[in-house]
Amino acid sequence: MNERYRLPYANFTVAVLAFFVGACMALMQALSRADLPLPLRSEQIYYLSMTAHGVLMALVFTTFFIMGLGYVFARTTLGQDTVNERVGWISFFVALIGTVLTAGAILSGTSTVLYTFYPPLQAHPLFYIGAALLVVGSWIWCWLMIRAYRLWRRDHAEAAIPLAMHGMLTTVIVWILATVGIAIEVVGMLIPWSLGITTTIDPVLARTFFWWFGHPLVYFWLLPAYAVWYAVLPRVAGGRLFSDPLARVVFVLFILLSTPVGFHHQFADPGISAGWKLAHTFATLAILFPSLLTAFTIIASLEVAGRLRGGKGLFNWIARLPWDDPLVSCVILAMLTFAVGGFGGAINAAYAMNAMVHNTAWVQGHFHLTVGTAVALTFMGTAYWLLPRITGKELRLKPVAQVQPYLWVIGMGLFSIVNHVTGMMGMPRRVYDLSYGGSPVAAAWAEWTTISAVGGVVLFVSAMMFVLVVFATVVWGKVGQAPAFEYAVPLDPAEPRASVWDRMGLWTVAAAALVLIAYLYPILQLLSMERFGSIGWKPF
Ligand code: HAS
Ligand code: CU1
Repeated sequence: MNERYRLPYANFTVAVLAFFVGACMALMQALSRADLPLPLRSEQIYYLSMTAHGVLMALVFTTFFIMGLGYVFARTTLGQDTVNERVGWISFFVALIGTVLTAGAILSGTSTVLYTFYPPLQAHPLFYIGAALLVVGSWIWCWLMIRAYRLWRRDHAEAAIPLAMHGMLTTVIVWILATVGIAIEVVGMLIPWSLGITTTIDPVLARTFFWWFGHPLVYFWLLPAYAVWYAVLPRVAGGRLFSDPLARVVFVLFILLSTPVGFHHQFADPGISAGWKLAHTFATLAILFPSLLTAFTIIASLEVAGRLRGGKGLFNWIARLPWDDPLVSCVILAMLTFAVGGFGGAINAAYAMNAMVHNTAWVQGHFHLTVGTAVALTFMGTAYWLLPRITGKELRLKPVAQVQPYLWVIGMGLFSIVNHVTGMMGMPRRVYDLSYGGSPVAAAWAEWTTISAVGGVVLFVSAMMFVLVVFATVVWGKVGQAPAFEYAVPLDPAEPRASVWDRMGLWTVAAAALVLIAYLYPILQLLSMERFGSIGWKPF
């Protein structure tokens, strides 16, 4: 193991462990969908498991993976000494302690509040304190990333930021702007309420702060994946990045537009005026644009790769792509899935159509295509690419790694498409009782859910294949020469000097102003109405 990668390696280890436990929870939930008489099956266990699955997959796996990737990008593009190792370990342990506290609170059965922890559902104080520590750990990581950039900038006053790091800095900025909302909710509202210092809580206000954080959270997941698509994929595929400036424009658009869109999760909430909901709708439609640009640029880059590898004609280049490379297949399959998930996102965002899908199984279908595949499958591919580079060991069980992404997409197709269908039939999300109290409407979706259960089992098999490859490589991998970290080169030689798209400070200030415009007035409006509080509610 190369000393330099010990810190990212520790972060990746926690990420993979969280993924492993989260996947086991998911299997139980999927089988529950088939209404099988499983041992231990009960409402309480179902919701406990779903809380653990959501928190471990969406919050722990992603955050630790992204922190690890940030260290790798910083060290390999800005210079080895730009990351302060000691502070990195502090960040790691703070986040780890937070994870252990939150996971412990969930597993003790006292905190069955699902990953959105909406009040008045109330968790044990340690659930919230743990979540806060996970965020504090990530803030320390943010500080390290910014510090690394500034150290590099001192010696490279005029240079353009290396693209992988440009994407990572965007992630950091989006995360800082987003977590202000969750910090206000958790520290200002949930912790005092769970400790009994305050007796009631204002659910709509809490949800507003939650979604201030919750939407940009999805781009905190997506942007590191995009950084891999732009800065790594074209290289591994044997091609060039189609356009370097377009990539930078995309990242900057995410800084600006990620946060002022949260009300698209609250179209059905009272107390927020229709005008503000519409304003957030427009901003949401605008944020489809950088993903459409990404679709264009990455497909064009892949075409360059296919043609450089001898592809001719309109489509033959696709067959020439190195489909046997697990990073390449993971990312292309992730992209194909994201095209469907993103289309669904546009439907969610349409103010009127949202009423058809809100709180139905459609929504879980949507986010398993986006975070559950576009992001998670990209991260799995990235792990296959990273492991030999940071451990110096050859990837073991390569054929398993080659098949695993296809199984993931088949499983996800069965699972998520069915969720979209049953959602349209009116099946609510987060239901344990499939008969829905004997409702005749529920009879229509009963058979469909069995298909989604089969999808869940296929996904579980694929997840275990991923964990197996990682485990086998780490334990039995043959030590050899670690391949170098090489990043994509643009088709047109990149402009070596920094451009306006590298002015991170400027874009952060502009984005902060947009966040204030989007939230200050509606929050003041909420506060000026007569407020009612709710006491805490624990279903189990
Ligand atoms: Fe979403 C709900 C709107 C993207 C995650 N979303 C959720 C929830 C999650 C989530 C977790 O407006 C549930 C929250 C909860 O528990 O309540 N979402 C959007 C929109 C987008 C979007 C407009 N979502 C994401 C991403 C996520 C994510 C990314 C995670 C990573 N979402 C919503 C809305 C709701 C919502 C409402 C609330 C619903 C409700 O009522 O509760 C956009 O960012 C999507 C843009 C994407 C595209 C696709 C571009 C395509 C690309 C690939 C092309 C490549 C190809 C491959 C075809 C426009 C980049 C070619 C291959 C070759 C070989 C050549
Ligand atoms: Cu959203």
